[in-house]
Amino acid sequence: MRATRRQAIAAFAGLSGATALAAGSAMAAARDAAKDAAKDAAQGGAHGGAHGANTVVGNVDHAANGFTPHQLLTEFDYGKTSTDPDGRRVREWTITAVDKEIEIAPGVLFPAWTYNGRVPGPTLRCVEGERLRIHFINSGSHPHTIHLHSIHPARMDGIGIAGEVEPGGSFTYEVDAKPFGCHLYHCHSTPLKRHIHKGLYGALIIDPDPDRHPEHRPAALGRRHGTPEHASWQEFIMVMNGFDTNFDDENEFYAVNSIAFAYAREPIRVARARRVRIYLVNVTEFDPINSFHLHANFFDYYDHGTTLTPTLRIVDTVMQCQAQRGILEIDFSGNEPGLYMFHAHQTEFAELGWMGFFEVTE
Ligand SMILES: [Cu+2]
Repeated sequence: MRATRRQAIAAFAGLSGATALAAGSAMAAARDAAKDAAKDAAQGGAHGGAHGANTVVGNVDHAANGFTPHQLLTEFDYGKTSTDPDGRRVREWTITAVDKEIEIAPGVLFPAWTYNGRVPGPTLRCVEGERLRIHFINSGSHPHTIHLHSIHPARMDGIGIAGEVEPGGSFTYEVDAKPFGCHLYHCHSTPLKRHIHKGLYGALIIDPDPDRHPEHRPAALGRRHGTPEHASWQEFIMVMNGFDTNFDDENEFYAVNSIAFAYAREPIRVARARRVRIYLVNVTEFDPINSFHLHANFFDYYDHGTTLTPTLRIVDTVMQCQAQRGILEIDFSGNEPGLYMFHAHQTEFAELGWMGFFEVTE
């Protein structure tokens, strides 16, 4: 029997968890613990490192990954737009599934399955009521799909054997952009937990069309990209994820946007006077929930982003099950400039990579 990550850590730490291990697995546990300890020591990590460090040592090769944490945080993919003969706006993207090794913490490589070579995949952004076309090409080694969390016909749902796109194959998903909100897409091939956890997921953001929401027009304008009202916001996309690096169905690393401690090493700079909007999506596999906690300030929250008035007001922590998502709106104008921490309040996740800072400036 293989020791789990938690058992191995406990064994290494000399905690009582070690005694609970069956005698036959004690050697394996010790071996795993030694490996974990070596890994932690190499990283100056959460368990083996010097007191107070609580992060990683060394640098991820972002160039080799082909993306930077800042890009994943701020890049919205608006696709290509055109107009249908009936006058309707069409928005199109091409998404290619490719197998790719990515570095998720200094020196830790993960054999990912990706959409367009990145984890998470591109953040697709559109406007309520548009016609969306997603051209999917499977250049990976396994059958994959794209399953959208939106309202759409069954034949566009990207599920099951019938919906699978074989390696070398392609399929075009065509759906209406509805409902407005903060959504996600992911592969729905089986075994589902493996296909999701390997990295095949991304965010889908449908901005509200202000003309359809006269009763909440100012709020809708503030959410709709391209308007002056929207330009005053500082927006970020954060996909909460984890990585099972030894394939024992437990995560060894956690993050937002894949790279452990990326926004602790390089805090997210925000101007005090401009409000902050975060599109938060949880795709963490193997753990039932994840969460976002902000230090020294509170925020409003819109569950699924499908309303224009907050579903939670003045909170500093929100919890999400897998595939749950929402929008956070933060006002730092009452805070003095400085570093404001945010992290999962499953503190174990925070110590294994899911922690960062906003650097609030004048
Ligand atoms: Cu898949």
